[in-house]
Amino acid sequence: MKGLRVKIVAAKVVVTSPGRNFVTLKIETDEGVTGLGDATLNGRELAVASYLTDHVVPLLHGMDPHRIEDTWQSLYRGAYWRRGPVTMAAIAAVDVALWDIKAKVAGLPLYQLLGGKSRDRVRTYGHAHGNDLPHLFDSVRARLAQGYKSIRIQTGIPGLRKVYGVRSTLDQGNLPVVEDWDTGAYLRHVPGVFEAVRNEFGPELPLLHDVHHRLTPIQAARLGKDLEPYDLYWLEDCTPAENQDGLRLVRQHTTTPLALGEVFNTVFDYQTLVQQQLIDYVRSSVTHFGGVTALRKLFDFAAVHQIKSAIHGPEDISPVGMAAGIHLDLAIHNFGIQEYAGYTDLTNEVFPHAFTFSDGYLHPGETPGIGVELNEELAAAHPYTQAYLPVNRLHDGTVHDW
Ligand code: GCO
Ligand code: MG
Repeated sequence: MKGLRVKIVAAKVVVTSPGRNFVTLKIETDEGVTGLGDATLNGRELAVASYLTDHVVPLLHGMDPHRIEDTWQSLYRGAYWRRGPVTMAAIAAVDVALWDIKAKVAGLPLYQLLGGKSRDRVRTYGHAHGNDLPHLFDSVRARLAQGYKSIRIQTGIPGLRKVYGVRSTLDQGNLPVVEDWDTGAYLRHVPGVFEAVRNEFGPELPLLHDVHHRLTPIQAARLGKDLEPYDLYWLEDCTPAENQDGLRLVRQHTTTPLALGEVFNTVFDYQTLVQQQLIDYVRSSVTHFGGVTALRKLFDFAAVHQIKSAIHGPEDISPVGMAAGIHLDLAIHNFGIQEYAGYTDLTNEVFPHAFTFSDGYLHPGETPGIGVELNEELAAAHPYTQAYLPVNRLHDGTVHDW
């Protein structure tokens, strides 16, 4: 059958920066079918670009692009050095590019190869932020006007210069920008912000909040408890979760739903959290978790424990990674919600795509494959620019999680 007896004849990495850096892998078969994969790792983009160019692309030539599971296993086990964000982003890029090719050869949008639709469209949440309540309320209203039905609330903290999430785009400097942090000020301030938001917008609007890894388990437990009257949809990354057992302490004290895992890259990072039901949403993206092949397995594992998906979708997941996630969102049963920060016009010109955002919902479109193209000429016009994520320091100078 045409399209099934093919081999990979070309693969290349495109690093572009239409306002922020993206790393894209493009694979081509001897029948001229191409596939794209996202390998963007914010602040460490060139590490993944090199991993792909220097260590993976040489292996791909001559491979059968339809052997997706076998290729995934070969790249994971064959590297000897397993797991980690760089390795898994590189594997993800290959995986998504191969799914893109397979779906194009089948003449189907990717979701059809993942079991078909489990819903008609994909519910999203948007980002609202403000250094004070009037600005925060304006930001919520702006997201509601765009159609979002769920809103993430991030707020300035009195006495702190800059706080995560309180900006329209991630603050990226050529070298890490140092931000300040005060856990006590944060814990004293946030419950009042949610009381004000509930008073302004009512009890029904789903509200989310991202703690961004900044609390100890007992501090997270306190915040979860303090926020219970405001009925959050979730509290995200409430504590660094390399120590998965720490979430047991949080769970003992609060019924506020917990979301975790955007920095996780294999199922082993979640094993205790899922099996012990210590979280309610798994946050990994296709790009950072080894691709569609691996993320689907995580969602199926999570489903056994009634845990739902919540794919990570800030502006530093490229439209390629976003599109692959939306196909998964449409197909799996235990879908929760999809983060969608949207893209600049220039990013959309570099990555023309079939997915649409309307009335707060995404749809992947019906284009065969993942439905994204790469404008290589425009990509080349916007070369990589060195950029790092901020770092946090306490007022005594101690480094703290950002
Ligand atoms: C989120 C995340 C992001 C990360 C960013 C890092 O919930 O969207 O926390 O804002 O900070 O993706 O590159
Ligand atoms: Mg987050």
